[in-house]
Amino acid sequence: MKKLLLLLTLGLLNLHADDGYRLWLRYEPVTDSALRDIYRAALSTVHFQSPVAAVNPTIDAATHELLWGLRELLGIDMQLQGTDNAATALIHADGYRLRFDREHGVTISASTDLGLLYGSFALLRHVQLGLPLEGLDVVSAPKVERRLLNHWDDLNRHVERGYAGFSLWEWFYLPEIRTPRYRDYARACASIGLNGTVLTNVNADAQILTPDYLTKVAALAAEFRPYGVRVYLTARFSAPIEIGGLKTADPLDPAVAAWWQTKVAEIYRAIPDFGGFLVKANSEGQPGPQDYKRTHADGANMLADAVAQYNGIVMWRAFVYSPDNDDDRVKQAVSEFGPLDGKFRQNVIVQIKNGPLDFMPREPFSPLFGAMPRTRLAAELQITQEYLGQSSQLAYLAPLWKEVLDADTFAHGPGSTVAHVIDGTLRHQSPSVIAGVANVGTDRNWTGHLLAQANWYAFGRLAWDHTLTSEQIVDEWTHLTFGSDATTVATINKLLLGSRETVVNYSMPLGLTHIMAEGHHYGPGPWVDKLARADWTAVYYHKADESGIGFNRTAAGSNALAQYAPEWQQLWGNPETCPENLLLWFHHVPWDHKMKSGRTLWDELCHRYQQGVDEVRSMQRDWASLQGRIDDERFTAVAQRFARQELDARDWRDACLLYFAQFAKRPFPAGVEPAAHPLDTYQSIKLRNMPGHR
Ligand code: GCW
Repeated sequence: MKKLLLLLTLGLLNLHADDGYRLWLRYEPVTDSALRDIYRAALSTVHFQSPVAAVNPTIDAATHELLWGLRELLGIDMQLQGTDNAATALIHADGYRLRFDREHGVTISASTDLGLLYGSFALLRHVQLGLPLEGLDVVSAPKVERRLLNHWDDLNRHVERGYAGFSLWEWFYLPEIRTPRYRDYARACASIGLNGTVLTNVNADAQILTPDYLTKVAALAAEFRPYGVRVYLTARFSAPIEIGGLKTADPLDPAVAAWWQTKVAEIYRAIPDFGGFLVKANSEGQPGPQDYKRTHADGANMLADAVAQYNGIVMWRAFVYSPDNDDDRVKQAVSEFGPLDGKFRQNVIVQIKNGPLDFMPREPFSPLFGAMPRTRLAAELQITQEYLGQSSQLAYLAPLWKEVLDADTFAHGPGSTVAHVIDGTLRHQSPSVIAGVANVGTDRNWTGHLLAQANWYAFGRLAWDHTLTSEQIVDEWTHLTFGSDATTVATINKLLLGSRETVVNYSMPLGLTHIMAEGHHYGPGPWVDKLARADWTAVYYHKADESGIGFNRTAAGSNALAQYAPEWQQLWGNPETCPENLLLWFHHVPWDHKMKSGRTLWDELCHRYQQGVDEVRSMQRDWASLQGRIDDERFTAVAQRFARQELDARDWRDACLLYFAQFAKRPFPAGVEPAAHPLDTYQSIKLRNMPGHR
């Protein structure tokens, strides 16, 4: 009887195969008949209220989305009624108001066409979440003006640090052949409020700026335009030489500036709403103004002047660390950019990675967010999981991003959080920018790991509104992606919310960073000690020896700590008050140091690695409990990845603990499983043909 009941319940769930292509825009029929009837009655007519009079491609896109979505969800053909209402001009930027009242039904008001599109997606989300219409009245506007994906896509369709197939952009076939996937990409972006995309890798190729390629870029821009997704390109600083025939790319040479101006004019003729340039200069071998003894500001300003008359912007990356500077790598961005504060044009935004090192599973926020109060600053987050298991492991990244966005820089007194630095509210700075390095590719489900779709979703939602919590976002995403079965939703929410900390535990706990093996950023290699640069090795970062482990960044060490506000210096500067999750980032700590758990540091380290493995196993079990509750296709795809993650987690634990034990000279404490192989087995592993790696 019990079994029969279970089968009956499961029969009500939607279990047909799903390959994940539809992302969070599945529009599965509402099955609760009472709710469906209420929705049907209320949504047979939807009102668009806006001063935007004429029908245009964006309004068409909104209309089409609503018609189609409500037909799928409710089986009705919605009627749309437009009313012109200037009062909606009060709704900020591309925001919207979504409200219901008994007399008029649902009204979406906005002062722009894009606002209507965002409002339409919000309505569809509301219905998919099964939320009540009674009392619905929300006003929502983006907190950051330019919400961009950064694609690290090469022109041959290789994606640097991309783990979900090839680049979506079919350069060879453009402009004539345009896959419907372009539209679907733009729809997905718009549905979460993203309004721009940098199409090309920051390790840039000047070819993209040649006339042939610009025609191709224009074709993509045309595909995305109805959805409000503007295109941007990366500018290779040496382009005037490489494709322009000049002898120099010196930003202060008038011929160079003139070349860029002509090039920019050509770009805007082809793409009138072109957004601007993203530049990686004098970083990891990329050309830049310093090649001519000029500063980053000289380089950025020259490009900024070229795009200014078109309202274009230049996003100038601060990810720099010089081969000639042997100061602690994490200090170098502040030393180089700090003195340039106030020297950049109004349309230059200095784009800063969330942490001072490089997208590690955990690092403190970049001190540069607090060091340039007179400069527009953008945050660059990484959606693709370069250092967090790529697309074989689960790491829901909203908690990581929130940690950074909510961190207080104290730059303008308490409350100067990174979020407020970048959204421009502290000093009324515009334009404001947030960027996320994309995790999408040609894989059928877009992101390789199906659950990594949540990271694309979360980035968009946070870019729109950084006050949303990780919990709110995950709950939305899970409902939209897996339906409303309460057990399924609760299980997946829990899996996702804990997953980033799990990766931290089994790979780089307690503030350890950058201990990957040589040649890739996937598996463990704490022994790596000889590479072209010291600050690419693992030993540079963990500094394990017989006395302890960790990087001393206090005044007695590299003093990177001094780049932070006194409040942070006080907290982080003392190993007793420093949060343990950053302990080894700031301190070299003796193996016998007493931790909050009462364990010694060595025992705690062992315990964290083991805990990471245990947590993966528990995620695996939780996922297994969903069999039959979700379709087999998605169930199996994710189950396979959890199996791989369990294996990888054990490798991380065993390799790191065996290696560190050589210095700690202590046994594994009780509860830590013995390693499967001797250390040299792990040291001899050479992973080859890694995706996303040249
Ligand atoms: O994280 C490192 C990556 C490089 C990347 C670089 C950067 C695009 O390993 O692949 O290059 O950062 O952000 O510029």
